[in-house]
Amino acid sequence: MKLLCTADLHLGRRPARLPEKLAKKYSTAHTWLELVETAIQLQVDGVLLAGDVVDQENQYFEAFGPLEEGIKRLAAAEIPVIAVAGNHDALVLARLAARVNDDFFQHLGGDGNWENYRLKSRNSSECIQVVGWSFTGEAASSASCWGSFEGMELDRNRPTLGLLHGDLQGNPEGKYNPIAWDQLRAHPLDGWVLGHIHKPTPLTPQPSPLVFYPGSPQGISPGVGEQGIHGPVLLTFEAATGFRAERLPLARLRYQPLTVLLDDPGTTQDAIDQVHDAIREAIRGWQAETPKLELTVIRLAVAGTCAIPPSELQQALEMLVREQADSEHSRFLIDGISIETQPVLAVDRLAQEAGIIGQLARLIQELDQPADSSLASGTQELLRQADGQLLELTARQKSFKLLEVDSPDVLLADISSEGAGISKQGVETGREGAAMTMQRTMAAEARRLLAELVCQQEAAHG
Ligand SMILES: [Mn+2]
Repeated sequence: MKLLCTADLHLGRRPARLPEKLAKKYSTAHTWLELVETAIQLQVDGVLLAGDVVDQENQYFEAFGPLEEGIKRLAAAEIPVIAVAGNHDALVLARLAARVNDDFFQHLGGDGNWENYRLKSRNSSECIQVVGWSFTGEAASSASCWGSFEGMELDRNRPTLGLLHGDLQGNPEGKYNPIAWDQLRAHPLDGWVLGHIHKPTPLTPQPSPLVFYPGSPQGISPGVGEQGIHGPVLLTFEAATGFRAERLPLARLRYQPLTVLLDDPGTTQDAIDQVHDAIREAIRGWQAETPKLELTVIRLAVAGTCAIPPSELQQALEMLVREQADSEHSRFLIDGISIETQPVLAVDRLAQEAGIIGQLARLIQELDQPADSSLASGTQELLRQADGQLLELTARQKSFKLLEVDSPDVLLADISSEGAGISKQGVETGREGAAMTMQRTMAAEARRLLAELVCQQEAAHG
């Protein structure tokens, strides 16, 4: 038995940072209709939608039209669609349910009560249950979600999937159906397909229990959750092996950050060539992960060593950005540039000089040493002050309690996006790391300052 799962399409929302023409070409409506074609080609037994299929209730023509068209194409191919509503599409799904053939469209739990649907395989005798609950408005509490679960008739001997929109591990006071792991444990099913979080849950290795966010099938902005690999999830069921999930990396548009390390380019043209080569190489790697990739929106950071002043480098790279934006066949667009290069400086020679230049150069020499070597007390004090400020910043970050998390995949996905300490020990290790980062950050700042001073001195001496 094969099921295609997706969520958070946000039909009607334009992919951000694209010129008008490209925003149309890579619209969420196209993504949806391609997903429909994939479902038909694969001859799946059902399509599962975990909510927020439509972005706003009022975008009737942009969102409702393509959604209805896709559902009708699937119905013509006799593929049922099983959907629950999220915080964006409660009314739209209800309206859709009233308009299309209800043999092939199931809006589960549309009245706010859990509902059970039996899905039969077209090619075998297999039959599973899909249970689901829907938002009935723009917000929902955890209590409103679980209250009706026990009242639902459930065949305990049949393989069962849960289809639900909500915020797993979210703030318990949040208004988008916060879901705790305990609640999933208390309602044990064979798998949970969730909607709301756009960042796809990594599926290798397979999460256990099988709980995953398919994520949005294509990124729609440069945000962390929208970056990287996106696509629907193909869920297969066999009586012997149970459910197995596999991501189909179908997205043609990708949002991606990229840091390019310059290697002391002699001229701005050399620098542009180095950046261009690095982008081309990165695209080859992304293409291997997402074979249908046509366009990547890159948030670019340029680091490494470079004698060219950052402002000049910025100007040169902005030319490259404009050229790309004008080219119809470009495989990438640059959405923002940050210059983080370090000047090439003869620090050892400058350290011999008297005055502020010599002092700064000697500070850099000291900061360049490994973190465990002893620093002068003044330097230690400098780092302590800077580290204190950093600590204040990190204290405001979300921190995870290891014991509350069951699935390492969810934990890793969260940590990679939020970058927080895990346990007391983890936090301590993180702090050591932060101190080293601080030493490097200070060294980089001191280098920038030294380069500026050397530049002024050279100008003064004609
Ligand atoms: Mn949502």
